[in-house]
Amino acid sequence: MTPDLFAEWPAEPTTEAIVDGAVVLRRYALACEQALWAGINAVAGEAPLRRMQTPGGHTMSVEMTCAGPWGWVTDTRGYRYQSKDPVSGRPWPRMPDAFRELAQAAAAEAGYPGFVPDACLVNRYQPGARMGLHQDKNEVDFSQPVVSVSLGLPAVFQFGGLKRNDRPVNIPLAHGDVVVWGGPARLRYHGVLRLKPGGHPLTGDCRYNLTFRRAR
Ligand code: MD3
Ligand code: FE
Repeated sequence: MTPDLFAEWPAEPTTEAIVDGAVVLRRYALACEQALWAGINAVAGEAPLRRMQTPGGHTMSVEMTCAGPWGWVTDTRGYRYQSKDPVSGRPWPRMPDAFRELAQAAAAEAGYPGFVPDACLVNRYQPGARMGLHQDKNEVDFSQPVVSVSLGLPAVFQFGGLKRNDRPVNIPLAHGDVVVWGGPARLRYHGVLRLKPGGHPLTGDCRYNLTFRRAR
């Protein structure tokens, strides 16, 4: 990590195990919120946020774009990672340094030193947007964690079990919260409840979530 950029970080951030394998670093991303916001706008300027189609033919309510060598996409042909933005036909924008440094530092804090994400999915939730319960399993190595960063309006995150029908627990995620999902948490079902309207000084009327993955 860049010492100057992250100089204001507390030496020992507080970590809290929310469920087995998942560690939440509350407000961990606050110190670099401006760099993250600049990164989001740079990425979305090059590869605009869009609502993708599910294989079942529905349009997702969450708007998405990607950064880094691999981007996650869905369309009527299925879910997958690909190196090019299907809208432009060009490679995804590069992953901003502040993104990678934050994800790496958070993963190390949670016990995953050497995490090098090759995919960052940028999700934007406007009021009413939600994400149904799903597993993230398009990546090749499930021993690699996923790091998620919440910015803007708060949301209720649902964390289920390894089976879709396992009753989920609700976890509030607020601006700046970073969660590292590894080990036994990695393949659990999860989702986000419908976003309530509101306003936030950094992001306006929406919530952003960055998820960092090792796709390949
Ligand atoms: C647990 N995003 O993009 S972040 C997703 O808030 C996704 O936008 C949600 O689920 C969001 O796939 C949730 C928390 C999260 C992300 C990935 C996970 C939790 C996870 C992967 C495995 C286990
Ligand atoms: Fe997910």
